[in-house]
Amino acid sequence: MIDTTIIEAQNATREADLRRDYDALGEKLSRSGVDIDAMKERARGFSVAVPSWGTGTGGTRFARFPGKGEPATIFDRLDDCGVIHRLTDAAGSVSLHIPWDKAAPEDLLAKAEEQGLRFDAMNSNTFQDHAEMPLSFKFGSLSHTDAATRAQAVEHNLECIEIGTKLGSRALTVWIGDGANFPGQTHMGRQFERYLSSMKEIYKGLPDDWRLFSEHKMYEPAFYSTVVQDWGSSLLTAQELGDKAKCLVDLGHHAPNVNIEMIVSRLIHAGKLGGFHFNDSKYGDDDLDSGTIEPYRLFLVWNELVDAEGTPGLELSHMIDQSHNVTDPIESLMISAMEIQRAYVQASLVDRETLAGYQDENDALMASATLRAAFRTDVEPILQMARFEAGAAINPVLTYRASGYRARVASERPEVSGAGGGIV
Ligand code: LRH
Ligand code: MN
Ligand code: MN
Repeated sequence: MIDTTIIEAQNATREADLRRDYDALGEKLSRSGVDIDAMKERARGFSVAVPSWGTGTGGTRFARFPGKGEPATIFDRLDDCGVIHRLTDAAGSVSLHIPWDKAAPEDLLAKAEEQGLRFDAMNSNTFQDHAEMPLSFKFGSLSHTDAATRAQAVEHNLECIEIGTKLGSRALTVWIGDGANFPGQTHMGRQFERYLSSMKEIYKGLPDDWRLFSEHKMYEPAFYSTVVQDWGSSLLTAQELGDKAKCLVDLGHHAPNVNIEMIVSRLIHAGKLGGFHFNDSKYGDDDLDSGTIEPYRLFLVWNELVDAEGTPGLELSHMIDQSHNVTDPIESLMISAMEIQRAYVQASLVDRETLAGYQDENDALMASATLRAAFRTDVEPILQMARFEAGAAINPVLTYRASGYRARVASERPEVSGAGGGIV
């Protein structure tokens, strides 16, 4: 969908500058004993999953303003994901949401293969009603007071696993909106117990090589209490279910100022960290582009992850989960994938031995300076060289704009209206 000649022509205009920048950074890093080529290889090994739903314009509960050339089907969405990966070489998999992405598995597999993509975790959806389901999730799903509604929600999750096994996915992410809007509306203890027993039913249907992620979120759509409102409830769930159950951390699902990197550390300690939904936020579940509000926090999360590399059993699914309201989603997703990759490489630069020494000596000032030295390093030439050597774009956004992709698909895809429809 993006012609190789366009990428090559665009790269040709930037290659000489890149080589100079890369050499200069390599010289600087070597003074601290860091091999820039080893960092570049780490960057090349990086990949984050793109959420199929993120390729369309998001919206708020007030309005949605779709752009031209919006993807209309899952196949359009996979085409857009292919563009993101082609230009960044940092987003080789896609996370699907059922029922939004329901289609014949063989067709999905064929399209993914055409675009050089794999399928990461499946996402179930019992936070809205489904046309083909007789019972409503208005008052809850996996924790509903009515057994038949709970069974319907369990069945949907089992169907997601079934679809996922045909697609090569190996994880199911469960996020529910269940909760209450009024104190007294629900019995919080009994509601959580109902949720746990439904999750146990789903767990029973999980293949041996799969993992089940519980995703916590403080509030919304329930505004008084949410069943899985924090990492405590998520951890209890994962611990009660068994080894294949892990916790998924969506960066936007916490109160402002919460120390998310410490939650990450605790979950690693418990052997229960399963993965991430990356995004950024200022106030709550804003789903803003990764690294645009608090890049230092993103770095600190990666610092914990890099520090924990090699921990037995630590196998993480990294996904983006954002809503793009004022930008072209492809551009936002490319920038986000690269920002997440940037934080990963910066965290890889932390001099861990020196840091541990300062920590042991209680030298707070030098310990924090050691972390910030890595964070302040401009690793852009490393990311650019990793892309260039992979045949991707040195500058993905400008290359994408030069390709005219959006205008081309706008002439092929039906126009989407802002009123109703769409996803998220
Ligand atoms: C809930 C959430 C969850 C959903 C996605 C669409 O806020 O983060 O991951 O599946 O948004
Ligand atoms: Mn999420
Ligand atoms: Mn969310």
